[in-house]
Amino acid sequence: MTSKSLITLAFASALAVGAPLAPASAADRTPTYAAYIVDPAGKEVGRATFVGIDTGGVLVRIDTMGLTPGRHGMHIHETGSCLALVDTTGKSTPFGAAGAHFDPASTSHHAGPSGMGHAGDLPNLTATGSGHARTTFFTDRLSVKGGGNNIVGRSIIIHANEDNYTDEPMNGGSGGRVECGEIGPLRSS
Ligand SMILES: [Cu+2]
Repeated sequence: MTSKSLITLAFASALAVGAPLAPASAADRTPTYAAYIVDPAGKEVGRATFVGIDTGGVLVRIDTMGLTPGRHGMHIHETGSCLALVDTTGKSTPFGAAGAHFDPASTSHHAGPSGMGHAGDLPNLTATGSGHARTTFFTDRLSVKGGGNNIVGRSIIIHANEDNYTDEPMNGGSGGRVECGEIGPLRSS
């Protein structure tokens, strides 16, 4: 046996010993839920992933495109649908089927990510000059592991304008809905 084949053999056995441990430790850091973010035409433009933390809360990662440069209000809305809502006069609201801001504590207040309002009020998302936005943050007000604050089956909405984190004007002045993703299982590929 040459020294080269000995090294190859040692490497192969090390892999075999290490292999059973790899899937379990990788799974701990794998996002379990995702929202595939679409524009009003239904084109997929980005993705949010949600990792449930064992001690409570959710780590949220967002990467999306197609926004106007600058800050955009972003919230969890209560219904997991990105369909448009058409009123009796025929007026269509993009992503209107997502409903109101997720407010499990029934506060009826819009107060931003650290205020005493809707649990679904998230930090503003900032887009670059080319319309790309990417951020990661933790929130202890939401869950993907059940309970009253569970956001699985709800939706994430990105709005046209910056959110001032107050009720005046309504919903912090964040305006129309420009991107939406339904929160569900992460796709396998
Ligand atoms: Cu909103």
